[in-house]
Amino acid sequence: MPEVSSLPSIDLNRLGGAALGVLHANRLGGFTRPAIGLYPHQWSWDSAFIAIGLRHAEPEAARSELRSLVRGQWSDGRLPQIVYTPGPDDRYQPGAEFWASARPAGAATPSAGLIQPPVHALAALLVADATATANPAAARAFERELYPALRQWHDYLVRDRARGRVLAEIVHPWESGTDNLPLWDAALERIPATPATVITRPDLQHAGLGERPGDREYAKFFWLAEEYRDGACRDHDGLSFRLVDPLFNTLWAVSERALAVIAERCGEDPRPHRERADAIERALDELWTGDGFYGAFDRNTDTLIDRATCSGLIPLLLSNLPHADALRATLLGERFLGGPVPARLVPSYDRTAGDFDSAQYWRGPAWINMNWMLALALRQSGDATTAESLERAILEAAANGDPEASGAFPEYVDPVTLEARGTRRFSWTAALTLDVLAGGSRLPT
Ligand code: 2M8
Repeated sequence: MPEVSSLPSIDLNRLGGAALGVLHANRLGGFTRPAIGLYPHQWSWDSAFIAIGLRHAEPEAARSELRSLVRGQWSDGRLPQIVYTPGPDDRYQPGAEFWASARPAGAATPSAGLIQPPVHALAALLVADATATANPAAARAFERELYPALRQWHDYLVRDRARGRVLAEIVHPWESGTDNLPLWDAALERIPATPATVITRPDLQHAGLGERPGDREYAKFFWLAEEYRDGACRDHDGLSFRLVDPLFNTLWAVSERALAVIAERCGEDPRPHRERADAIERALDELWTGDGFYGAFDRNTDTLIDRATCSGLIPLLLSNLPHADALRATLLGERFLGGPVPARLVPSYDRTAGDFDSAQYWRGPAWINMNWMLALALRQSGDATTAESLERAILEAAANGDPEASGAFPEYVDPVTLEARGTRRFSWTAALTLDVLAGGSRLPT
C-alpha cells in the first residue's frame, strides 16, 4: 500500500468511501453494472474484479456478485460475457434479443454467447479467504457452491476452446476484454464490415468517438458476433476469428491454480487443475515474440502477431516465467513506462508505435485492471518500488482531483497525465481502488 504521506493531495478515507459509493450506485439487485448508462448489465470479468475489491468492505456482496454471474452459466459450462437485465437503462447494443436465437433452450437468464477472460476462480478464492476471517462456515459453503460451476467453466475451455491443444482461443475481440487492442488488427482486416444488424452506437452518448472503437471496427465486431450466433455459438476451426491471447491464457493458468486450492478444500482432487496450469504455462512459450513481450497467435493463418501491448506483459503474473527479466525490462522501457516522458501508468499499447493514441480505448490509454495486475505481478517478483508507484498512480487516477466529483473513477486514463477518459464512476476502477487501499492481493502458488 502506498505511503499515506506520499499522497498529500488525496484523503484516502474519502477515496475509499467514494469508491464504495460508486459500487453501491452501480449495484442492481445482486450484481454491479460496470457503469450506469454505458454498460447497464452484468459483465463477466468486470464482476470478478468487482468482487475482488468488494470483498474487503462487503464480503457478502462480493459473494453475491459471483453467484449472480454463475446463474447465467450455459449448459456447456461457458460463463457468458454479459448477463442481461432488461430495464429502463438497457439501450446497450448488442442486447439480449441479439443472442436469443442461439441461447440454449430453457436458459433461465438472457445472456450473450461470447465469453471473457477466466479470472473468476481467482476472484472466488480471494472472496472465500476474505469471508473466512469473520465467517469460516460461509466461506466453505461458498467454495462448495461455486466449485462445480467453475470446474465446468474451465472444462468448457479445454473441450471447446483448446480442442486438443493446450491454449484456449478466443473467437471475437470482445472475448479478450481488450476489444480494439492492436493485437487484433491483422485478423480484423480479413473480416467484412457488413453485418446484418443496424448498429445505433448508444455507447457514443457516454464517451466520444475519439475514445471509443470506430464505426468500421464496430461493424466488424457485429459481423463476427452474427457469424458465431448464427452457428448456434458452436466452436470449430471454420470460425473467421481464432486468436490465442496471452492475457486470456495467463488468467486461465492463474485461475486453475486458484481452483486447485478450492478443490482441495472441498475434498476434490486438485491435481488436474495444477497439471492444467503447468501445461498452460509451458505452452505460453509459443506466444513469446523474442522481442521482450508476448504476442497473440492467429490459428487461421498460423502466424504470431507481435505488437507490444499490455496483454503481452500480463504473463508476468506467472512465477517461474522463463522470460520474466526481459518482460520486466520491456515494462520499464520506452515502450511502456520509460522513455523521455515517463508514464505514470502502463499504457495499453506501445508508446513508440506510430499509431499509439493516448485517448483511444485499448489503443493507448492506461486501464486500472491491467495496472492492478501488473502491480501485483511486480510485487510478487520483488520489484516493490515499481509496484508501489503504479498503485499510487491508480489512486490518483481514481480520485482524478476529487473522488466525489463527477470526473472520478474513470474507465481509463492518459498514461502520462492521468487525465480521465471514457466513462466515469466505472466499477472496476472503484473496486480495485478498494483493493489497493486495503493492501492489495496475492496469487495462489
Ligand atoms: C468493454 O467491452 C464492451 C464489450 O464487452 C464494450 O465495449 O461494449 C471492455 O473494456 C471490456 O473489457 C469490459 O468488460 C466491458 C464492460 O466494462 O467494456
